Amino acid sequence: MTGLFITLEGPEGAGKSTNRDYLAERLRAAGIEVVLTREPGGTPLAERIREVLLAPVEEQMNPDTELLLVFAARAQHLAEVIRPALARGAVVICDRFTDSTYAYQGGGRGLSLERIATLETFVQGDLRPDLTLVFDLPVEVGLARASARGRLDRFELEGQAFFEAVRGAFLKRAKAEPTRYHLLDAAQPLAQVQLAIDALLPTLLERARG
Ligand code: Z5A
Repeated sequence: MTGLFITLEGPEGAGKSTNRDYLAERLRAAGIEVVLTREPGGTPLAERIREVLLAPVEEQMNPDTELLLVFAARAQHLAEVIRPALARGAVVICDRFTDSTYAYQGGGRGLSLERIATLETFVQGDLRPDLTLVFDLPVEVGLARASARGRLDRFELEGQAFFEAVRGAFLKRAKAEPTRYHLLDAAQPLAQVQLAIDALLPTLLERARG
């Protein structure tokens, strides 16, 4: 038996964490085993790499260093959490995954997409998410939501052009593969976003039950 791998993607403040919890609750209420996790992070060691990635520091992080750290954390996360959960038939809901690498390191930092694809295959083999929900919203709306929380992380300190490139990369990927990606309008009130998630539930339950 193999489980179902769902990832939640989108720019900052899009509501991924809020809706990750909502989706997990709905699936659990239907008796499905759900493993909730996030990237970068998801294991003690990967969370330590996350701290390095997010902490604002004086020394400028080289974009290749950033890319390799993201994939180092992912290798650990896959080995310790994601692959074992999928192998026992659970639904894994992951707040960000490799689409974020294409969006932030590819779109935002301008790194080669071919290089990212090479690392993706090296670390993941042929494992890809079964479904990716992309929470899309205008950059300024997301940043306002993120800023309202207080201290900004190393990524949130970037400028508007960086975030426009990130958003554009998510949208491009979603458009290129409409069977895997499901685009949600995250600028709507939360209740509306959750109605859109509810509409996906029958299909998700069917897929989760094999
Ligand atoms: N990163 C990377 O560069 N490369 C990679 O490969 C990966 C990650 C995997 C950490 O991610 C950083 O890592 C990320 C990219 C980089 N960049 N940053 N920063 P993160 O997921 O921890 O950080 P985040 O995206 O900034 O999380 P976030 O700001 O918490 O966003 P969110 O999870 O999408 O939103 P939320 O916490 O659910 O909601 C934010 C607030 O908005 C909260 O107060 C909610 O109550 C509110 N909210 C949510 N939905 C709504 C609606 N619909 N209306 C009104 N208010 C709402």
